[in-house]
Amino acid sequence: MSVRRTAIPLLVVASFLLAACGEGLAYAVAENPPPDLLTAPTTDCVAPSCQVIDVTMSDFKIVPSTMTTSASRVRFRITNEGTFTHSLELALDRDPLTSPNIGPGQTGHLDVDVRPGTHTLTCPIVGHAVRGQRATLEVTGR
Ligand SMILES: [Cu+2]
Repeated sequence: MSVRRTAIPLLVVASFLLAACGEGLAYAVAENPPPDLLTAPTTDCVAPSCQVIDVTMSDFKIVPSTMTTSASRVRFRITNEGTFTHSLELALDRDPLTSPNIGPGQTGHLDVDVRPGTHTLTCPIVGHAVRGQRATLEVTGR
């Protein structure tokens, strides 16, 4: 059998597979990277300048979905109740601030300096935010 004759059926199969997945291409993969080694914070987070916000991550949600603070510094205390590895990323200006990768059952932290405004929180692991793993942080004026 010539190469040309086997290549055509393969192309047909490949295009059927692509068509079947076409609608959900953005949903194709939810990655599950290995968790990082987590360490406890070495500084205190004391009100009113710093506020601890407890966040629960699951497959694929961030709870609460809206958080509010008037502090200038926030410590997210992030518990992963899902079965995938999760992480928390705050989109602040151009540089996103990202927690370590937190494995199922683990708790990690993310400390951020914030300014007034509405900021987006997502899980930066590929395929998670697109499945709904996002939240909002409202920082009120002081
Ligand atoms: Cu995630």
